[in-house]
Amino acid sequence: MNWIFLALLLLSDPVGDDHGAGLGYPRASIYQDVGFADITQFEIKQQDGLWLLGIRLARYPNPAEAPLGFSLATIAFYLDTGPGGEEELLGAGLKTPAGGGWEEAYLISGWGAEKRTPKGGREAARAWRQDDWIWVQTNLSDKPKVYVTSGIYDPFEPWGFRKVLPGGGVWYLDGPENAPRALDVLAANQERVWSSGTLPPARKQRSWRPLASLTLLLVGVWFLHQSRRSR
Ligand SMILES: [Ca+2]
Repeated sequence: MNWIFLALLLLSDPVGDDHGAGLGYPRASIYQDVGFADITQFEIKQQDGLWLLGIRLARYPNPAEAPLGFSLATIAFYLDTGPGGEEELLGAGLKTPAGGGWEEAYLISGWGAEKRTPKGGREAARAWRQDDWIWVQTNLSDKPKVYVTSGIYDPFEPWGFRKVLPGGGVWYLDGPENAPRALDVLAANQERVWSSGTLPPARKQRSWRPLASLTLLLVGVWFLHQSRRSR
């Protein structure tokens, strides 16, 4: 068994899809910088028996000079570690698929990370920057399912995600008041996430393309063989 393959999961997300359910950015000039909430990669890997979660954003503007080197984005990882759990992704404004509720979440800003529980438990967590990656340490030895979201950081919001209001504002996102506040998520079909409000956990996509190509090739060879025989 290839344990290295099983132990880590590295996923990519398109660049430029950081507009949530069609939200407009706040009008303050700092938010005119592009790509600061744009997820480009996510990785989960095990180190010394515990799982680490990593995320890469397209750009890291840091006008407020936060210690982790970015100050506009907020990142929330919601972890499904067992049966039951909370199905509202508090802050991001999305929900998990039925039965896939989360038991703990990690909220990360440029000023550090906090571990949360659905019932309001909170404790500091260790987060750090390594080149273009932001990492957070969990204390889990079993691999969790992870819901990956980003938004605009607001230190006055209990879950860190900046508010959405119709018409927007200098400090508010523009969209319907009950719209999800997340701007980017990790999902194979993001359109479906924004239209349904449900975010599936991050996972590798099974691709049928190589199999389909092989089938076409074999059919082609067979036809060629048949046509030669019939001459
Ligand atoms: Ca993205």
